[in-house]
Formats: sequence, C-alpha cells, structure tokens
Amino acid sequence: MSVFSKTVFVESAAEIERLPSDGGREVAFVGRSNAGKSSTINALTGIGRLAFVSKQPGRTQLINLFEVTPGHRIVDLPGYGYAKVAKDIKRDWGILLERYLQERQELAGLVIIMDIRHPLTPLDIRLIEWIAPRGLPLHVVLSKSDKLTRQQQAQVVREVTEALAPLAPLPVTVQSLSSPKRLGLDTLASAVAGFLGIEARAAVSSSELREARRPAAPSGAKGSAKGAPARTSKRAAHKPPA
Ligand SMILES: Nc1nc2c(ncn2[C@@H]2O[C@H](COP(=O)(O)OP(=O)(O)OP(=O)(O)O)[C@@H](O)[C@H]2O)c(=O)[nH]1
Ligand SMILES: [Mg+2]
Repeated sequence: MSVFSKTVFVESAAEIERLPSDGGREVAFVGRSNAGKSSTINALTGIGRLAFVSKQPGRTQLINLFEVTPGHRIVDLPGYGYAKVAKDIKRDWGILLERYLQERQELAGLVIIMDIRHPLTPLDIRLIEWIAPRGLPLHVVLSKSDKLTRQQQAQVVREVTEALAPLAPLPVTVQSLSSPKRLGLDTLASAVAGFLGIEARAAVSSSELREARRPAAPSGAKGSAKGAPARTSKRAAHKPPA
C-alpha cells in the first residue's frame, strides 16, 4: 500500500506564519496555473477530491497543507501565470509563493508541474533560476502526458532533462505523468517519498506479510501468529518495487 493513501488535509493558509513550525519535512507542488498540481496530488494519494481541481485556472489561491504521516507533508501552492487575475490579488499570491519558497525551513524538495505540451515557459524558467540557489532538489513532472504519444512524451522528457542539465550539481529529475490514466505515479511516489525521507510503500507488519503469503488461510485463523507484533512497525517497511 502506498504511504500516501492516508494523506489528510490539514489547513489552508494565507500567511506562512500560520503554517506549523515543527521541524517536519514538506514537499511543495508548484507550477503554472492549470498545469495540474491539484490533480497530481489527488492521483498520488488516490484520494479523489483531496486537493481542489478546477477547469477554471487560478483556483488554488492559498497554501494548502496535507499530512502524509506525522511530520511529513505535501503542499499545494497557488499557481502562477494566470493573466486574468486582478493585479492586487496576483501581487498577494506572488508574495505568498515567494515567501514560502524562499523562507520555509520545512521545505525539503520541490515538485514542479508543467503541462507536457507547454514545458519550460518563461515563468517556469524564472521560477527555477530564482529558486536554484536555495539548493533544494527538484522533481519535474510533465503532466497531461495522455495528450501526447509515448514517443512524443519521451522526446519532451529528454529535451527538458537536457535543458535543465546546467543546473548540476543541483539534483533534478524529470518524468511524464497522466493523472486520469494513472501513469507515472510510482515514479512520483518514489521522488516525493525520497524528499520526505520516508518509504513510498506503507509499513506492513510481519503478521500481515505472513497472511498475504499464505495461499488460503485456515478458517478462524485471522489473527497474527504467536509472538508477531500486533501493530504496524516502521522497521517492517519494505522497499518499493524497482
Ligand atoms: N488530460 C489530462 N487533464 C489533466 C491532467 N491533470 C490535470 N488535468 C486537467 O487540467 C485542469 C487543471 O487541473 P488542476 O489540477 O486544477 O490544475 P492546478 O495546477 O492545480 O491549477 P490551479 O490550482 O489553478 O493553479 C483540470 O481540468 C484537470 O482535469 C492530466 O494528467 N491529463
Ligand atoms: Mg490547484
């Protein structure tokens, strides 16, 4: 089971001072308005309406915080680049976004979402160049991959990887993803879990593992075997499939 499947909404904040300062770790999803940030979070967690998805760009206007496990969070940030937003609102979002990205101590890595049909727009490049000196690892998700053929997808992944190569030694990874087709989710889960310092697969107790391996459980023998830990143990976590 994915460690992200028990993610819960914590809060929406209009100021970074309202966010918890507990020394935990956060991975923020950032990108142009309408790029697919909220959809990608929903697909990653498998929870349909966790982050708000809209056909209308610019709907995520606050910092939305979700808890994966205690002290490990994912963050849905306001999208940038939506032209029709009033200037003063745009300025407020910009300040919120900038302050979060520049000052947030708990931020451990960034997932940058771009529509695979429009990668690396001038605003994306500006964001990447501006945030690079902070040294955070970046994971680029080329969303809406279902809009291109597999060959075209691979070509864009190659081009974006090459374009970002000069950022080395900054760790940068690139993938394609489709939320509705649920393609690329394991790669994303591994990247986000890596930034958070957790296993992408949820911990499974040894009794659960034994149960899963047993071909047919004898009737009435549902409980754990003698001496097996009754509760889920972090040490029993196993690695995600390669
Ligand atoms: N075909 C396809 N559509 C997608 C995919 N991801 C998102 N969409 C659509 O793109 C639109 C925007 O998606 P959102 O997830 O709301 O985008 P967002 O980046 O959170 O947008 P803001 O909150 O406005 O910044 C919606 O209509 C989604 O259904 C995808 O992988 N494939
Ligand atoms: Mg959104």
